[in-house]
Amino acid sequence: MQFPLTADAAARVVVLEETPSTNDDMAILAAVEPVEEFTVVVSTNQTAGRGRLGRVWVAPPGSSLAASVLLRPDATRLRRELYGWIPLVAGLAMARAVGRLVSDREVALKWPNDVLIDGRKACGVLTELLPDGSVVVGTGVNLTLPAEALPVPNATSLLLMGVTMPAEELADVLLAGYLAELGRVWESLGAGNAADGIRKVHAAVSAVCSTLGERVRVTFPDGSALEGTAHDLDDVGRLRVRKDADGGLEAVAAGDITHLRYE
Ligand code: BT5
Repeated sequence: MQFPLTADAAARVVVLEETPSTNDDMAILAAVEPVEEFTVVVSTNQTAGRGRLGRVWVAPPGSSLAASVLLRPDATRLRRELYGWIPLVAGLAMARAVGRLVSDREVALKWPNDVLIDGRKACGVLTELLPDGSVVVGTGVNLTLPAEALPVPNATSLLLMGVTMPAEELADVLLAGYLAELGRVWESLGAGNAADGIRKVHAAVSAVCSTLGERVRVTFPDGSALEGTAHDLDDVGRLRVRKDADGGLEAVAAGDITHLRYE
């Protein structure tokens, strides 16, 4: 399998014919050797993909992209409390790359980590912090899954949205486009005046985030829940929800969001 466009956009590309999880591969690689920022591990046959909170990412062989990118936040510019922006900028970068392939569709980011096409999940992002302070940004994208292979009813694939490229070529075009976009937003987040960078990223993520303005249910990792209206993102990327219960604003750092109009 060849990834020529990706090779031009990445520091280094490790292509695996089959692997349990590209995020795990990256963590192992980074533990045993120095890994440059924007090194990528990629496979179109990931057999045990992980989602957030112990969930699974299901990717039928040969029809999905699994890619993990290593980022090295500069601690003097991007304080730890700002790391909440990392999955959001990855989602933004992927939404832009996907958007170029399906320009007649609505591509949006569902806070915090899903890329939706016409309201259906085509991509998920899983970011993980490594012991040395670097961050693995994993993305899974449904490329050429037919409807009967979709793992959950609210999913979609690029093929189902009208993209007809073969899976391998599509994986390379998409991953290269994503890396170029990620490079740009990562630069905004880490370079120059940090406050300016955050302002830019805040505006760009907010512009594609279809959660904002929606009636939502937030389910927290402990199982508790609240309902309200998604109001905005705060300075560290948390979703602020105007609660039905008392009209107050609650900043949500980690939780699952249901857009209630899709229920
Ligand atoms: C995610 O988690 O969506 C993050 C997925 C990240 C996968 C990438 S692939 C490369 C890297 N290596 C890994 O091991 N992981 C990363 P979460 O928000 O928790 O969503 C998981 C939920 O999405 C599941 O419980 C299903 O409901 C749904 N789901 C699973 N597979 C899907 C698919 N192919 N398409 C759409 N939805 C899916």
